[in-house]
Amino acid sequence: MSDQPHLLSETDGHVAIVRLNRPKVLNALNLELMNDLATLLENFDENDDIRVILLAGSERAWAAGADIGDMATATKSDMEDRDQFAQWERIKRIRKPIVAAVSGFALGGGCELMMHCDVIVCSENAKIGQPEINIGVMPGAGGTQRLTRAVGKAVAMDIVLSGRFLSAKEALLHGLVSRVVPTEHWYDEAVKIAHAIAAKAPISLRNAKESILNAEEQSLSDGLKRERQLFYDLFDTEDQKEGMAAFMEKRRPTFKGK
Ligand code: CO8
Repeated sequence: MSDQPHLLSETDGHVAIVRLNRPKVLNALNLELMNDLATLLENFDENDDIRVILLAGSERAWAAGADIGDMATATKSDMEDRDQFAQWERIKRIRKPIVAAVSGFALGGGCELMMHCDVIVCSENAKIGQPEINIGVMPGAGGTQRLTRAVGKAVAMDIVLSGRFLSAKEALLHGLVSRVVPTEHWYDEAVKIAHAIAAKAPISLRNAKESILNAEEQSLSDGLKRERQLFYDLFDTEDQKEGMAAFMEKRRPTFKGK
């Protein structure tokens, strides 16, 4: 484990595990934590031994939002000067898959952080929402944009304007999370899923992630053009030769990330 108190990290084979660790405030995301989180994720993104990053909270809380104490007395210009969204942009640029292990509260900035992840494994006890409306603000780290792309306008309006929490079941129904798992196994299941993904070809993972994220930003025809290029690029990799040869020879492939 690292010595950063608000973040714990370790590696487990090709999987890097990062845990949010501010239990007294339900993992509220303060400025220092977000800066350190971005740095840690970038380091794992650069590390050739790591193929997947697992980001987890605790069973009680993934993260209950941005730290309200950081913002309570801030003025508009204080908020602009902090440029805190620069850290979120850094997280958006991580190229390796990020698996989120979400249990308990995923609220406000916590829900927005969850939406920065790629595969979202969600415990049955999760309570997910954008309750900023209850404290006189609105989502600011992508909550009106990514949520709307994930669940559609009518459901996004309901979540953001009412501030209500979704259950895990509702979140799955609306396509906001990838899988729901029993609360008693939330962490182990997420670790299993992270390892299963880490067994795939790393460059395929990276290209596929880029291409899926493009669907949020680009037109269909631009997205298709880029997808085709990323697909062709994989035929220059050893892992494509290995994957297809293994299929023909009826054996399991061994991928090297080359
Ligand atoms: N910030 C700071 N402290 C918090 C936060 C938070 N977001 N959430 C909980 N805490 C603290 C509580 O103050 C409490 O501290 P203490 O024990 O010292 O009183 C402790 O965590 C435990 O919380 P509760 O006693 O309230 O626990 P409950 O089980 O009764 O309730 C809830 C849990 C429902 C999660 C409740 O704590 C709550 O409503 N929290 C606030 C949720 C919220 O409004 N989140 C949105 C915050 S604003 C935001 O995220 C804007 C994002 C903008 C972009 C990101 C920029 C960085």
